[in-house]
Amino acid sequence: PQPQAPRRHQLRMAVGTVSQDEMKKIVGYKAVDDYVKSDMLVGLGTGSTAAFAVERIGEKLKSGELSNIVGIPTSERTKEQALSLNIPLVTLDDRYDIDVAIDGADEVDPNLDLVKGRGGALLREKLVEECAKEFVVIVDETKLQKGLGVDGAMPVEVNKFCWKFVMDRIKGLPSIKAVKGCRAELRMQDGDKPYETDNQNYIVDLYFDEPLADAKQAASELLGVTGVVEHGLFLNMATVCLVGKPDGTVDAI
Ligand code: ABF
Repeated sequence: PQPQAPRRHQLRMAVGTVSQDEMKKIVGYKAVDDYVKSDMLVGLGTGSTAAFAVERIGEKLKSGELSNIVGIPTSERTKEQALSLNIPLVTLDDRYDIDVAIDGADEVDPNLDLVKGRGGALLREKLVEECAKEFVVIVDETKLQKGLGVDGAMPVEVNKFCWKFVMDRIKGLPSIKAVKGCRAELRMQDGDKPYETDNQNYIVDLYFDEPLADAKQAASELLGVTGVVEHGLFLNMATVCLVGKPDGTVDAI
């Protein structure tokens, strides 16, 4: 399994009547049942919640409830899972007329703006999800936040070359350094080795003690730094967010 930047308040125990894993499964399956129809080109997300959606597509293809589905995976992990389930795949170089993309998120605010990328797949996720006519976000209710950036890492994918310089420039951006408690860390793997994305880049994880005051401004400033490849703020992209609840029901927001 790929390392995932920690969430400060990760919920590990069962809550209410169903566990967090069950909430993820219920919401992943529902997204497929409600939004995926035969003959669609589907963006396949990454992470433990999205994996349930991929599982459901494989199951429905096998049973014949769905046919002629083609998937575009957002990571090498998802590609492997989809191939193991015999889901036909293409890449964005072949086609980008994606009907629907289904993916998880790390934080969702009341406007459906998102933090993504703690699983390390933010660049491919953003490319696929920007191409999709509908982007269905699937989360359990622990991901709902009043503001972005306060419940764990806000990831930024950076070019390996001169990453320290790039990280210092990120820390100095007006919209980043103004946030209380702002700090930046290079994501590591196995203790002492920098984590590498599927695109052979590094990830700088930003942490804050309060939510970003202006996520749109932060997104724009981050992209202005040479060496920043992409950031984990997914603003104004989600069509709908399906939220798994502890009582086993799903809310659509
Ligand atoms: C992907 O997986 C990411 O953008 C996000 O970082 C992560 C969420 O994972 P999980 O569903 O395992 O919490 O969706």
